[in-house]
Amino acid sequence: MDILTRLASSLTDGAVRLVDLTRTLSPDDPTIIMPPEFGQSWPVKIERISRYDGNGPAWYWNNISFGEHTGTHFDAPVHWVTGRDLPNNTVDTMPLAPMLAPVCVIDCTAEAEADADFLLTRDHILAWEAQHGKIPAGNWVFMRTGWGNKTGAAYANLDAEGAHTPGPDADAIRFLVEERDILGFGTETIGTDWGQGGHLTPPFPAHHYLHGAGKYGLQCLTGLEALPPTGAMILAAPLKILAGSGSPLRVVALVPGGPD
Ligand code: 23J
Ligand code: MN
Repeated sequence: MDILTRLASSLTDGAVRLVDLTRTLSPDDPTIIMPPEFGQSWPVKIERISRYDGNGPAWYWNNISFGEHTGTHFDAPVHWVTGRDLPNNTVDTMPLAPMLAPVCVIDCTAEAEADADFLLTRDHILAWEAQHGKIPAGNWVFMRTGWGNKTGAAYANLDAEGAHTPGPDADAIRFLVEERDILGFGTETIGTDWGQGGHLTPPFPAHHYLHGAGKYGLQCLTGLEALPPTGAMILAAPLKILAGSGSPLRVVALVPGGPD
């Protein structure tokens, strides 16, 4: 059978399931807060134009505004200074291939539950590989932490020092980029970096190494518990914003299901 006909029937008969990995884009979700000397992202705002009323008797629609890095969103290489001179580094010029690609999922739920400041290390990744095989080049790698099931203050988890959320250390992300040639790195937290990542060397190592090597980021993912460690694919196509550094998007996983 033709390959896409097979895919279509697999989607119909449940051999492949679609799973939503997206948080609802809402004013209720926290927006990243930068130190006061820096510019700030707009929060998500949704303002009604009409809803079958005097402003539009037969139609409902809204105006929306938000920063590029709000909600479940995509980071393009141009987002970081290390990726500023790379070709096709913006969401409108990037290749299509990263938008539909396989994903490896590293489960750090227990570690993140025990310690909000959990740091994913090269050793954790090597232990995952001992169980599931070497991470193939061109894969997304998702760090599953359970963070996507949190909301409000618990999700941002801020104190006087800033955010306390799990993330990769510099060596781990460098390993994934340089020795595994991943396509990108995804997290359930507000950024691809550790909450206290500004204090690492280099600061924000995930942003630094990923984008400097032309790799991509996804953050504020949810529902990663539905994904197997290997064998799933994700569809993640950012908005085609002119010279955009990133964008909110719908992230959908294709998960091999079959009769269970
Ligand atoms: C701007 C500056 C620093 C960071 C970020 C944005 C993000 O986390 C982001 O959404 O890419 S760390
Ligand atoms: Mn971002």
